[in-house]
Formats: sequence, structure tokens, C-alpha cells
Amino acid sequence: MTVDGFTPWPADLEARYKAEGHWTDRLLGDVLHGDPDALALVVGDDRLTYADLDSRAARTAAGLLALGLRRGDRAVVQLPNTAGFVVVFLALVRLGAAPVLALPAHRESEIRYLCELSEARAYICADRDGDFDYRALARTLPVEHVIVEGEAEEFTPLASVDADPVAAPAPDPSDVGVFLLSGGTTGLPKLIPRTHRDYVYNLAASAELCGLGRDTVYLVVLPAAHNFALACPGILGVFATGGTVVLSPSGAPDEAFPLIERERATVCAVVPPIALLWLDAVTWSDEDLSSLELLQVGGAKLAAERAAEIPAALGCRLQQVFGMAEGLLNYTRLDDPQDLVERTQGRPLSPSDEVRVVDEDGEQVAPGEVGELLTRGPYTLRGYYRAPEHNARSFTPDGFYRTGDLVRELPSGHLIVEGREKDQINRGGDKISAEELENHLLAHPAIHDAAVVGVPDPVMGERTCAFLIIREGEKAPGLRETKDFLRTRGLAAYKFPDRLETTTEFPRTPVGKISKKLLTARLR
Ligand code: OOB
Repeated sequence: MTVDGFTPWPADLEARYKAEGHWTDRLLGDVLHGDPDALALVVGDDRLTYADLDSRAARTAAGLLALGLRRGDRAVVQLPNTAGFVVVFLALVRLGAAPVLALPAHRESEIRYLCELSEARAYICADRDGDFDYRALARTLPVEHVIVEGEAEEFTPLASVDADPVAAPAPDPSDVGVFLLSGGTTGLPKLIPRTHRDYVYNLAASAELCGLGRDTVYLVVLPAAHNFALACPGILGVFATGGTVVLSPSGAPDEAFPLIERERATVCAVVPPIALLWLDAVTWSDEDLSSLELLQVGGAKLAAERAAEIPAALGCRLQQVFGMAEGLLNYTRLDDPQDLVERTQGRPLSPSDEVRVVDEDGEQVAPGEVGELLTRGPYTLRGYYRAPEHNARSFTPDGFYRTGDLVRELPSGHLIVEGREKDQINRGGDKISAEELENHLLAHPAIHDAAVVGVPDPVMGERTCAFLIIREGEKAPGLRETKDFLRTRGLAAYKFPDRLETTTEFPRTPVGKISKKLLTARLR
């Protein structure tokens, strides 16, 4: 059953998650649980208390309401790590207008599609990011309202979206509160509907597991719009437990380390390439990182050898996080033996998370064997938004989500990620759908066929390699030309190939599909 593109949990599970206390009536807009005078958010020289942030969120919500945004609407939000992101997020969820969280790196190809799919009434963006002008992108979009943080030109400045707070109808806890983006395995990105109650559980249970509290100072170095930095436990988990969030523009040591020292940051979440960069940078940097208590590493596989180095080198505890925007989160626990922290990607957050490890026929594998991870639970989606055909493949009849990840389960319940079955490249935590990139490459006049694979890389985990078959009589485009071509198509740059290989035919599987395994083997 779907309602307006959203698949709810069946009634028996809904009753169970409520009875177990996971699902409450708390709303995403009510997450601010700090003392009014306590410091909630630090961005550059701006320091906002909980009272300041609450008031800015309420005034912005009233401003959005005055523009005509209502419960049930959607707004595509594309903001970097700014106070505006936090305020806009809180304002929208308070109105019950769901933010569709795009990443700052997305370009016209992704943003246009997200606006169309979600029928967004507003696009809320920054003015620019280096050379890139979001306002130029906004001019091409089919939305009623464009709201810009910074220099707005002909659009509505975010600062002017401000009015005296008024009462508005509250959303229902079972409404979709926010849409996250899927890493994707298909030609077009997928939207993940997260309800108020499932996402509140996600962030609150994560905050408890990680031991967050009033003394927590959480440094955000990943994009705030990514699930990991937003709610695992992330920005929202910190707000729910009364701590302080510090926003950094990036994870580069020369930006992040001075902030750790200045704000005495205690917790930070990073992807493996950033962790490796930090391991190297601490050997020469002279910032004081002694406040750091916990480094969460996730988004891609962290090598056990590197994991073992982190506690001594950075003077903090390590936590591995194997999560997904679709829901399921696995964490190593703060009191797990070091061996499990180094070698595994953690175990499920919730006692109500159900996991199955299955073979190609969907049969459970023997304990300890590698198989595909299937899962359902109180914060794992039951269907992508408006994607019935894809949903038929991505879920089992009894509602388990097929993660496409290959794992091994230890007797303790800890999972080790052994690989991937889905047609996706994980480039240091950035996910690239092979099919999406292939479709863009096929639009090039010289390219007859394209197949995209991941190549192992010591820093990024994987890099992207595109195998191309060139049309007769045409010249193969070089890497530079190919990237320029993809840029004109409005594709996010992190999806560009790192390497091109030309070939005359693709190896096939017995059923005639391109064998990416054999293609990858050609590179060795
Ligand atoms: C996180 O979320 P997404 O949606 O960007 O990507 C999910 C996928 C997983 O299905 C898996 O393939 C991969 O990313 N992944 C890992 C991993 N964490 C994620 N693979 C190996 N080891 C890990 N530790 O990436 C995400 C969401 C919430 C918290 C943390 C990460």
C-alpha cells in the first residue's frame, strides 16, 4: 500500500514499535532540548544559544508560511555548512513542509530532477560555491520560490524570510518529515521518505548510544545535509541532548584542527579518506586535539590496520559506523573490545532492527558466511518515494530492504562489510550509481557504449573507471574532454570518472549482461 508515493509500515509493526517505546509523538521540529542560555551552534564568529536558534527557526518558519509554504509541501534545500542550513531545516520541519536534502555538490541534472520528482514549491540555496553560481541554476528550475542565503539578486533573500511567529497546524508524527537522497543504483537519484517519528528515533537512539550530553561539542566536517552528520547522531542528536554543534566548511586539517582546538570539540564524524588525512596531519600539525573523545568513521570501509592506529594517533576513541540513508545504522559500541572496534563495522542500533544475510536465492547463509544484507526495522524505509518499479526489486515481499551490501555476521551480531552487489561505486563515502554515469556518457556523440566500475584505491577505497566503446570513425574523448562534457550536462563533479579505458567489446555473463567483474579484472 502506498499513500502519495509513500509506503507506510504495516499496522502490526507500527503497534510493535510503539509498544517497544521506539516510536513516540515527538516531532523533528521539537528537537531543541538545551538550556535557553546554552550554546547551540557555532559557525565562524557566530555563536547562537538555544534561545537564539529557537527564535530564528520560529521566525523563519513564520516567514515561510507567509510565502505560502504549508504542511505537506516540499522544498529542495541545497546549502553548505552554514547557520542558514540549520535554521531552514528546523523551520521547514516545524511547518511540516519536508526539506529534500540535496548536497552542495549536486548540479542541474540532479537538482532539476529532485524538484520535478518532489514537486517542490521552493528551492533554497546558497549564492555561490567557488566558481559555481546556484542562482544561475535556480533560474532554470520549475519552482515557485527561490530563497537564497547570501546575495539573492532577483530572488528572495533568506534574511528577509522573517516574521513574527504565528500558530500553524502541526504535522503528524507519521508524516514524512524529511527526504534524504539515496546513493543510488539506477539512472536517476531516489528519494527516501523519513517520517518524523522514525527519524526522531534514529537521532535520539544514536545520541544515547554515543553517550552525547550537555558537555558534547560536536564538530561537523561532512556535508550537514548527509544523514551521517545530520542524525547519526549528528547535529540533531546533539540538539536533542543539549550540546553544542560547531560547523566546519570541510574536513581539511587546516580548517578542522583549529576549530577542534578553539571550541574544544569532543566528537566528530568523518569518512575514511578524512580519517587517513588526519592520521597523517597530526604528525606535523601543532593544534591541540586533546579535547577529542570520539571519532566516528563510516560511509565506506575503514581498513582494520588504519582503524588500529586511530586511538593512539588522535588520542580518542574510535567508533565504526556502517549506515545508510535508507535507515539501518550499525555502530561499534563504546565498550566493545578493541578487536571488534577495529575489525567490524558495528552492530544494529535498535533491538528491533531485523537483519538477514542471504545468498543469491534469498536463502539465509550459514552463520559467518558472506551474503547480502537484508533489513527492516523502526527507522528503515518501506519504499522509495514514487518509485513502484524500483521498490518491487528493492524490497522482499515481507518488507525487508535489500541493501546490496555483502556482509558477514559474527556471533555477537557485529557485521563485517565484505563487498557490494549493487552497481554503485563508493568513492571515499561518495556514492555513484554506475547506471547514472553510463547514461550521461552515452549521450556523448563519440561514445557507442559505456560501462562504469570501481577501481581499488588506497586513499579513496575506490575510484571510478569508465570503459568506453567508441563509435566507428570517431575519436575517443580524453579524460579532460569527458569531464567538460559531463559538466555541461550538469552532473555533480564527484560522479566524474577518474580514469577512462577504451575497448572494442565488453565481457558478458552467461545471460548476456555486461560482466563488471571481468571488466574490473582487466585492470589488474
Ligand atoms: C552512509 O549512507 P549512504 O546512504 O551515503 O550510503 C550507504 C552505503 C551502504 O549501503 C554501504 O554500501 C556503504 O554506504 N557504507 C559502508 C559503511 N558505511 C556505509 N561500507 C563499508 N563500511 C562502512 N562503515 O554512508 C552513512 C549513513 C549514516 C551513517 C554513516 C554512513
